[in-house]
Amino acid sequence: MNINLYDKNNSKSKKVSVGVLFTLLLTLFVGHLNQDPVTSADFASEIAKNTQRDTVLPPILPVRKHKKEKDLLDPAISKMWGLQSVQAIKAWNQLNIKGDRKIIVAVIDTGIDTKHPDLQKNLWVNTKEIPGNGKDDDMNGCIDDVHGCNFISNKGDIKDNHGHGSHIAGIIGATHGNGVGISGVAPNVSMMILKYYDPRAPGINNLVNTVKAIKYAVKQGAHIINYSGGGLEASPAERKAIEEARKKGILFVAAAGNEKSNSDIHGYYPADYKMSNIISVTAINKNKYVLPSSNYGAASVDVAAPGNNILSTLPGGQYGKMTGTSQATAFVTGVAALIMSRFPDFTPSKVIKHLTQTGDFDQRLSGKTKHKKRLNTYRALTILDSGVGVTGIVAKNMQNSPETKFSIESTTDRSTSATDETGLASFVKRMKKEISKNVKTADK
Ligand SMILES: [Ca+2]
Ligand SMILES: [Ca+2]
Repeated sequence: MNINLYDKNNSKSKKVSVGVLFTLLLTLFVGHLNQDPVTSADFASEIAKNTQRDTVLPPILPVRKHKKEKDLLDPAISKMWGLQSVQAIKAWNQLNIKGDRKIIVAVIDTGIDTKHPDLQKNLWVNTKEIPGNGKDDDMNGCIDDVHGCNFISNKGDIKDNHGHGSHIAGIIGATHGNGVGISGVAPNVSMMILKYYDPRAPGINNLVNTVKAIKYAVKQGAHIINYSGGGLEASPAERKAIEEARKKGILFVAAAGNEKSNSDIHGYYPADYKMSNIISVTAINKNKYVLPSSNYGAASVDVAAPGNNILSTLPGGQYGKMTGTSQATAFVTGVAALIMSRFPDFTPSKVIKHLTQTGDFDQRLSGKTKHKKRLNTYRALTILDSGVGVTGIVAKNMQNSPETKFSIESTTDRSTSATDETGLASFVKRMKKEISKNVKTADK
């Protein structure tokens, strides 16, 4: 069994043979599992098959510093084409929605730079844990897990030895208006950092760590799980853990994967488990085309979001660009956090429906995603808002907005107009219901 790791220096795929290492580690590993609340039976089949999860680690591109910057609050924000493209800045400014620290996003990845000036303010805090005393004060299986847990060591050391996790966290929730760097899509949020993978610790079963991380997020009350990794083989234990998350009303945002393949034919997991709380995300470039490296699927991929040359935070207080469905996934997570901050009672499936159906219709996504929609923050928040605040009728916003592609979908796209129109009509009906419910709640 080989796993593919991307060398960040030369971007070539390296094959690392883990067969021998795996055999050596198996004995240790099973012993470790016996002390874990997660039973070894849960993982028996995965261990036998050596199923893996791999965060696709793209090369990091250095960023040149420019002397003249327009936005002094976040000097590099103008270089974040993705933020403009998904209309996040417009949503913050015109709707005054920047999220809420009450919304907890679990970022299952390679860790984070906890001292980064653009990240440190938005870390989740486990108030039941006393920092640095070497004890598991809240008895949740992780020692000193103040901002999250490292599942390689079962301790709170969430240092990012690669950069991927810090990059993803920055896209979701870098601090806005603090005079440095960039801003995340949801600048007010709490990020629970769950480290499942470390390039310096090879041979660790990252699928098992993924499952532990999901279980931790469920137990500790996350609202959203961002998972920018995956693998070609399904795992019953992972599926079960995400099912537990679904029961708790936790949204699971998953990368469609960078295998260049059609996910309708070749599954990529966890994105393709077909569960109502999972949203699968593919990546587009500045010209709104799906990246050649990204997985796609008319039945299996839910939505497209920016994922090419994305500027975000890196360890050591740095910034850099990365490319892939990982980055696109983080954009969707950010918008989901904004929606949940605004409508805390939304179920995951309602958030998914909202994210996918309010996006910008784009024929270039034909055959690539379910609804041929690109993520749009402003529309995701206003199609509801307009109804609540102005007229109580969703349709007004959809027909009158010059940016709307909502109606275009049912008039110009002849080949699918019948089904799209039906879908649109029923969606409008449901949204109207939702709005009247919200109006009633607001009146109380
Ligand atoms: Ca603990
Ligand atoms: Ca900033």
